[in-house]
Amino acid sequence: MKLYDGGRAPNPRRVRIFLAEKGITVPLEPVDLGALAHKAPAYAAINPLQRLPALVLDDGTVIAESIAICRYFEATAPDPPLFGRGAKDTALVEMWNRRLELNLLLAVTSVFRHLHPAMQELETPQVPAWAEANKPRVVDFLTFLDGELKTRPFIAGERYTVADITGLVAVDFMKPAKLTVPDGLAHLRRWHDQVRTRPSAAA
Ligand SMILES: N[C@@H](CCC(=O)N[C@@H](CS)C(=O)NCC(=O)O)C(=O)O
Repeated sequence: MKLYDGGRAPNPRRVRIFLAEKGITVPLEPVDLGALAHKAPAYAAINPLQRLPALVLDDGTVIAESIAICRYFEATAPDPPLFGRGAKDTALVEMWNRRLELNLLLAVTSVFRHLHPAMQELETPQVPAWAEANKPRVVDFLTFLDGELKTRPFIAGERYTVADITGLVAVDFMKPAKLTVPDGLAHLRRWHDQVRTRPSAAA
């Protein structure tokens, strides 16, 4: 088994944090996004969509998409449960993870991809107006999330889940996207301090 990894990029980091929370070690194969190594024939043969991460199983099966990779490990190593347990809990984790992906991670990465000079070759065309349109969405969603975190320690409830991983990676990626968490939002900051200081956050 081998995990094709993309270093500091947010989606590969989601999977590394997930594995660290599970206590699973998988051999990593670094692919240099900055050098466009993910577009070279060797990696394009593994994932024709040329995106990272991708997991290659011992039988040669390729699993791309961060959450699909995480689900593979959730099924092979159920403890600790990071996608919830039971019908209601699992649905709520799914709901929150999806909300975090669509409303926060996508908005933050859109700002980065459409404004940052380093993304000129990967995001063509860069549409700066789209980046600007996403900036208030980030603020609005963080404000909403702050209100939610008033009532519980973690995004989907009492326990740390994959939704917290998506949230952590999205908030941390605000820095390279040159975005800041608005003042106030004490509940969001308390949550962020808690998840960013877990040992897995260093993965
Ligand atoms: N939906 C995919 C997205 C993967 C993705 O976009 N990965 C980025 C790094 S965070 C990438 O490979 N970008 C390369 C490019 O834009 O050419 C997932 O969840 O894994």
